[in-house]
Amino acid sequence: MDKSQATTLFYDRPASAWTEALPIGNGRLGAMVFGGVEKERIALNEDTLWSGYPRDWNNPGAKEVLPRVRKLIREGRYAEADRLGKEMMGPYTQSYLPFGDLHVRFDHGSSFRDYKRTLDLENGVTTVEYTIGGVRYKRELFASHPDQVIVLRLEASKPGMLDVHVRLDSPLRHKTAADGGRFVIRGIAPEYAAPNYYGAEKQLVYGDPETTPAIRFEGCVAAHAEDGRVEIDADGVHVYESTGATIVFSAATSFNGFDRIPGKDGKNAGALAAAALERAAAKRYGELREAHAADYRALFGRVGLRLGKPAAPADTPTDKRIAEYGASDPALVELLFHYGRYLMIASSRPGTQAANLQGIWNESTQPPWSSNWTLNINAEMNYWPAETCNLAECHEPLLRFIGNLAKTGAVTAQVNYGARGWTAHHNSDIWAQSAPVGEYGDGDPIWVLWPMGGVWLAQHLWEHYAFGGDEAYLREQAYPVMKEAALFCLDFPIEDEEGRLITSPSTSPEHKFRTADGEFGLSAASTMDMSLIWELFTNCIAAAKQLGIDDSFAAELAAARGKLFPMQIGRHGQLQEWSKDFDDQDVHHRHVSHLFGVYPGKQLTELVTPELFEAAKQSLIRRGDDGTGWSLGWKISLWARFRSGNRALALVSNLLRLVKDNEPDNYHHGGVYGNLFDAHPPFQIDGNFAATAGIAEMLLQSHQPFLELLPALPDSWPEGEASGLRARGGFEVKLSWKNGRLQEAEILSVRGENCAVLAPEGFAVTHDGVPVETERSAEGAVTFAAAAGRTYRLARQSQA
Ligand code: FUC
Repeated sequence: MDKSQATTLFYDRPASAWTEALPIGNGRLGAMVFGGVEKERIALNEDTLWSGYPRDWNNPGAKEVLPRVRKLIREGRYAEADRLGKEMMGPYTQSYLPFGDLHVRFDHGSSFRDYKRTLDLENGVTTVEYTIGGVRYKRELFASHPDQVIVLRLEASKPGMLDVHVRLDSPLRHKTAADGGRFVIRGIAPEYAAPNYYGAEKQLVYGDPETTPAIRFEGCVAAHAEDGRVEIDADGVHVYESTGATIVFSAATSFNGFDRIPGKDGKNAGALAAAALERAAAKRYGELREAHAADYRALFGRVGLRLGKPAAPADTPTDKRIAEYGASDPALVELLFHYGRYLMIASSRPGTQAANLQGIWNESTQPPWSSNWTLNINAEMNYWPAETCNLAECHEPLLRFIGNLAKTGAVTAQVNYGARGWTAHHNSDIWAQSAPVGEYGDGDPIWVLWPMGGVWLAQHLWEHYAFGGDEAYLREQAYPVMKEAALFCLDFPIEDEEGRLITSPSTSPEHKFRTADGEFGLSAASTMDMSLIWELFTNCIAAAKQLGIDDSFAAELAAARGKLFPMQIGRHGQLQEWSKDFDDQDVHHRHVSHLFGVYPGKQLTELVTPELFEAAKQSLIRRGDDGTGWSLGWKISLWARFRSGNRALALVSNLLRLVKDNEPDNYHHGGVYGNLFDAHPPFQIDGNFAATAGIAEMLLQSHQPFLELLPALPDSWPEGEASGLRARGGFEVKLSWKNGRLQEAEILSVRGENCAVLAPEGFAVTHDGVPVETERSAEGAVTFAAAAGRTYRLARQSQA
């Protein structure tokens, strides 16, 4: 097959909108490359460029209101509870901001032909090429992690044909200047940026440039021309009559930690940006390119996937492939899968900020939902593929962020609820805002009053351990934060009349229930709350056992877990979303929070909870197969857990609907843009990551006490291969299938833990051709003692 169709985005014209431009990133610096011919726009981002600074967002009044809200809920006075709940709110979060643009003007005229623009996922490089007159012009761009710069290489096929002007601009307050051998942009971020959905009179508030506590930023660009001239003046960088040129961009901000005021204790953005530029500019282009490729490929090259023959001719532009073939082209599904891995490597590296709602790519000073971290699904979803798709180190920014939130959230737990431990709510930002948002009453409790953000996030701390097995990490970093999250879940819930533990107020995020009196948000013991707490307690108990500590605390958690309000099956045979069998506000609502226990949780399985598992499936059927981009992405994994490959692929197919740049925001019908970015719409990156995670989940699962190979293979992928996928317990799996059935699997044991795998009848395990002794577990899994560093082959006995 033509591998490039599975790993290259390709277009035959420049981007006409931001959602057609191609993203590059090194975790911290990001850019969207438009590929214009006469005028190239490279829209820039730096992942610490946010509005605001650390503030007190807690609301002591919340604690006073809490018992009254609880009483109203107990009495079924939901309208009043929703109204009073508004008094528990705090300020909105701050916003992730665009850095600006690198504009490149080419003085070569505009009549071009043979245009081509690509994003090569194998190498993490985007290219543009075209012919003007008799000259072929080529551009190559990448964001280098080792050198911490964005590099633009320009070449002309005939000597001296490059005449180029480069300048920097920003929608934020800034100044530009020539500074030695560089052209520099210096700016400040606003002290406040209002969410785009909040009708603030003054939407951006800047402080005094000298004294503002807000973030300062600086970017700089330099050029090297092989055989031409470079001049730098107040207008920018000029390259004259060269055949090749290398342009390097560097940027930094004064951000110095979630709890430090940048205007007081900030880093020196100018010195940081200049140092990186100087180091990179001293290197040859080939050197920069090689260092980047080696670093990038070490991550991207870990996983392989082959699902079938490409359906579209090799020269079909990617947007046309989406529109005309969608998921019926297995190579496009492979591309979607790999794109999620690419975007993770490009937006989340050790030491950077966690990928936000738009990863690191944001064009607007008032981006959708502040381009922040939405904790009731979106931020977690971003990291669903991190462990399964072998990018565990890219998980680090989120894990570190959780640690920050545990600090700010401990104050919120105490001030707002009088509880131990820590809590986070539905939104957060670079300052680790942990309180309910909503501008003290502007918001709606249905999304604001959800103190479960920390509980969900804590699952990531455990999963990182479950896959990687680093016990020191579990002891020192993960468990202490998990434990504090669990303490909040011992204090915040209350007992109902029958002594069962309930959360109150409680929501099923963003989805209201309906009674004869109307639609309401707040009630008690939503199914999601209960399963989030179940998951956290279960993971804490396992962690304490693994570490050999905290026996009595684990026993306390087990006792509390046993008292959690039980899940129920409603009158439609569905898993009830609320503790009462309320009607849905919207039966097709995008959130499927009550199915957390199926995915990404593990509480509900066919083996352990067959009736509830079946009811959960009914709930998903009732929700339907449409939704926002991220909602479609979630449902891929859910159908994979329900072992329906065809239905999972139907969801992939719905996600591969081409959305035009100007389509209005939509809460029911998503897809992808021309550049394969997930479309809510608007653009949100979570659906990309969910798609990648979902496709992996179709091929390999490990949330039960065994590995399951090809749990949800659709009929239209009869033959294929996947490699480098990770399973809990420290395994790396390669598998191949034919006629829709497992052909063979290779399981690499990284840690030497016992391996249990559901294997088809007649399959045997060998190592280096020698049979391995196996046993059958109670669940029917083949189990064997695996040694660290060894690869085991699972194949038909006759072939073993
Ligand atoms: C939640 C979702 C919306 C959107 C926003 C960022 O509020 O309900 O659909 O994804 O987060």
